[in-house]
Formats: sequence, structure tokens, C-alpha cells
Amino acid sequence: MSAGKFEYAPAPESRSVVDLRSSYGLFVGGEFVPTADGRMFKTVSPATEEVLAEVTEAGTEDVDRAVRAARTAFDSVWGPMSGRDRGKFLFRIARLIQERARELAVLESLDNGKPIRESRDVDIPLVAAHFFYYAGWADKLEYAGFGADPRPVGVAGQVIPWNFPLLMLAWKIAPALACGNTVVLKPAETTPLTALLFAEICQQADLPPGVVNIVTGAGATGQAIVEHEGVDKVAFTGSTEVGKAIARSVAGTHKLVTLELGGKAANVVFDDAPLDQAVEGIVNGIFFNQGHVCCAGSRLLVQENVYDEVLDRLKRRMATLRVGDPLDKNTDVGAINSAEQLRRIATLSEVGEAEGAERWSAPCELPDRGYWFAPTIFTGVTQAHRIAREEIFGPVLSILTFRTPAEAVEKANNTPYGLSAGVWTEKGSRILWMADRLRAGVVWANTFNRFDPTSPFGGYKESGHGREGGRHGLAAYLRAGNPKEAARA
Ligand code: TAP
Repeated sequence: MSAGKFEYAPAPESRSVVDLRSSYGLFVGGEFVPTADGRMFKTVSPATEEVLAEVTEAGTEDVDRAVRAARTAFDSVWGPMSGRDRGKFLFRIARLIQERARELAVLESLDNGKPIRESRDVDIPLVAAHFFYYAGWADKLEYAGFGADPRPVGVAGQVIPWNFPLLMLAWKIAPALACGNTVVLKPAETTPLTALLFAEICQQADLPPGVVNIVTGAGATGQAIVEHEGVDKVAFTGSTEVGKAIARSVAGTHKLVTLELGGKAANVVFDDAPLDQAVEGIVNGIFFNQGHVCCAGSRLLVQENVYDEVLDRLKRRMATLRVGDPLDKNTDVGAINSAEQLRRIATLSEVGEAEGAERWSAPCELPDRGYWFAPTIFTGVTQAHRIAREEIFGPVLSILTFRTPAEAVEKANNTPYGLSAGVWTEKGSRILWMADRLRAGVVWANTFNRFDPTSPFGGYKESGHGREGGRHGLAAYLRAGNPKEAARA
């Protein structure tokens, strides 16, 4: 245990609340079914490398079956159902998520590696909040500003990443269902388990068969969903590279598409900021969820005259972070999600050193088994460095400096991405001045990584297009958004 850390007895959350099956089929047409043409793969705990379960790798025939089930449910039950009745199902799902919150949180931490403190206090409460929020919209769509009689799109094909597995599922499924669509969703290869537990919750809620279909698998399964002719709308969250491939594949088809992609957010600290709070915000911005956050504050821009002080306080704070067992309630930073992601973080960190930046890692003992990376910062970073330009998607912070607000804006916007940004200052006028100029979908002021179902989220530039969350999030799942579009439809 390093100096500065309090000694705590281990406080592990019990795994006994989770009833893991040894293998899982696909959830199609309201039932768990075996694959027609796919294979099985294993999902492991990234903290221990223990195999948790075998999961089905859906092939094209399975995807076709799922899309057909979704179409039938859309035509026969869910599309014609009144918004009021759809809302009841969504409220029921939201309540079941709350009832089974502990089970979901433990399973998420097991499969993903994130600290139980975060899955219990952030992920799962937000998942329930999303279902409650969109349940409320289901019978009010005609007042949402999308025309007098907005219609669902049809069958939505949804592909999500591994960093917030159940939360990304909620961002996709809750608005889609509220608007009257049915869905085929693929969770990420490394984190399928909470999506499969969600399928059980759909059964428990008596959701009509085929409204939600969960097909597990890798990239090829995602591609089969995206390319399926029976899919009317593609919703994707993931890397910019795969997002571009998806945009190319749906171009020229009838499909609507929304893309939530990567980021390289600037977190800008001015000299008049309350520095202790700013340091908390910096730590939360980059070490929350091991930095596996698309809107992570991975580029810290500090005003030059407070640079030494901020750096000093930041290192002191980082030395108190507890890295280790995700199921321990005292853990601040859990495991890296996969061996592949760990390699990517390690490689980019080596590139940072090779290009001349100075590396410092928090003193901590990393467990022997599993995938781990100590919270790390780089100083002496210039805008040309790869670690200042590329998304690392791990607990690695690049620190740059600036002198004037104009320089801060110029550096913050000097990125192909534009998902989020943070501003730390005590001047309200400066916050507004910065927010006007930062080319980012979300700008946080004197806070970071705050999410709420009522608030839209999405990117500029290569961070994607379309918004999720809030009233704006409905637009992606409704046709005839305005009278002109209605006339064309
Ligand atoms: P990706 O490799 O892009 O994977 C995302 C999802 O797409 C996974 O389910 C993946 O399956 C699937 N996929 C892979 N290749 C595909 C293809 N050719 N066609 C269709 N689907 C395909 O990203 P990732 O590594 O999981 O996630 C990290 C990235 O997501 C980061 O760049 C991060 O910034 C971004 N992200 C963005 C947001 C928002 S809201 N903007 C939120 C979270 C994450 P497999 O898992 O089986 O490979």
C-alpha cells in the first residue's frame, strides 16, 4: 500500500446474487434459442480471466431470424399498440431493473471489469432512469414537436460497445420502443451478459415476443445486422473506424442511421478555477470507468500560471486511487476490459514516451492475473503527439498548457472529434464564451461526465451524428419529423 492511502479492509460485494448459466442461447422471438449456423464463444472476467459463460455467436441465418421476428412483432403488435400501453411495458421494465439492480450491477462489474461503486451508483440507476424517462414519452409523441402524427421507423438494428454495456443498451432500446419500433440488438463480444439478463427481464415483463431480440456475436454479427435488408434504421455506438464503414454500407439504402463514435475531449482549467474541485473533475474525467469513456476528458488543458500547482495536486490525488478488484466497494479503478484493449493502451503509451512526452503513473500494486493498467499522465505533450490526437480509451491523460482563452479554444478544437468538453472557471461569462466556441456536443462547466436521460448527447465532426437522450433522442426513431418530410414520405 503506497503512502497517502488509508488502509481499508476488503469489502467485496457478494457474487451469489448472480445466477450465471454455463451457456446462453440467442434471444429471438421472446425465447432463448440455439444458433442455426453460428458457433459458441467464451466471455471472461477481465479482472481474473475466469471464464464466466459460453455465449452464442450469431451467424447470418440467426440474424435473419431475429429481424423477421422483429418485423412480425412490429406489424402485428407493437406498431399498432397505443402509446399508453407501450408506456406501461416500459414502466414495468424500468421497475424490474430497479428491483434487480444489485444483480445487474454485480454482473456488469464481473463481465466488464468496472468498479461495483460505478455499476451500482451510476450505470444501473441511469439504465432505469432511461426506461422511466422514455416510458413517459410513449403516449405524448404527438406533442414532442415531430409533427401531429409521428410514426415509428420499423425495425431498428442496434450495435453497441463494451464500455457501458447495459447503459448503451438502454440508450438504444428505451427510445426505440417508446416510439413504437422493434429492435435487434447486438452487445459487444466481451460484455454480452447484462444484455442477456435484460432479455430475461423482457420475459418477466411479458413484453410481446419479438419486440426485443438480442443476438450475441462479434463484428461479423454486427455487420450482418447493419446489412440486413429488413432493417429500417441502424443505430451504432462504437469506434469512428467501424462507424465510417457502417455509413458507407448504408449509403444509398432506405435505412436511417445514427452514429455515436469516439472522442478526444479537452478539459480546460483556468487559473481562477477552484483547484481542488477541478482536480476531482480531472480525475473523474479520465479515470472514471478506467477511461473507457467516449467523452472522457483525455486532453487536459491547464492555464500556464497554475500548471505546477494543478500537476502537484493531481499527482497527490492520483496516489490515493485504489486500483483492483472491481467487486470491492472501495475500488476506484477496475480492470481494463480486454487483453486487446490493454495492448492498445500500452502501445499508445509507449508511443507517447518515444515521441518525447514524460510519463508518470500512480504508485499502485496491480493484481497478477487479469488486465490492468495504472492511472497514468503524460506531461510535455504537444498537439502533434499521437497521444494528444488519438483516442486511447484507457486511464491515460495527456496534459497541455495554454495562456489565453483564445488559445485554449484553438487547442481544444484542434481535433477531428467533437463529443464533449469541460471548462473550469469561476466566471459565468467565461463559461458561456467558451461554450459558444467549443465544437463539442456536450460542454460541462465546473463538472465532468454528468449524464441525465433528459439531456441530449452526441457528437460533432468524426464523433458521429444524431443525438441520444432527451426529446432529441426521439427524432432518431420517428418518421415524418417535420411537415416537409411528412409530405415526402
Ligand atoms: P467497435 O470496435 O467499433 O465496436 C462497437 C460495436 O460494433 C461492437 O459491438 C462490435 O462488435 C461491433 N462491430 C465491430 N465491427 C463491426 C462491423 N464491421 N459492423 C458492425 N458492427 C461491428 O468499438 P469498441 O472497441 O467496442 O468501443 C470503443 C469505441 O466506442 C471508442 O472509440 C469509443 O469512443 C466509442 N464509444 C462511443 C460512445 C458514444 S456515445 N459516442 C459511447 C461508447 C463508446 P465486437 O465487440 O464483437 O467487436
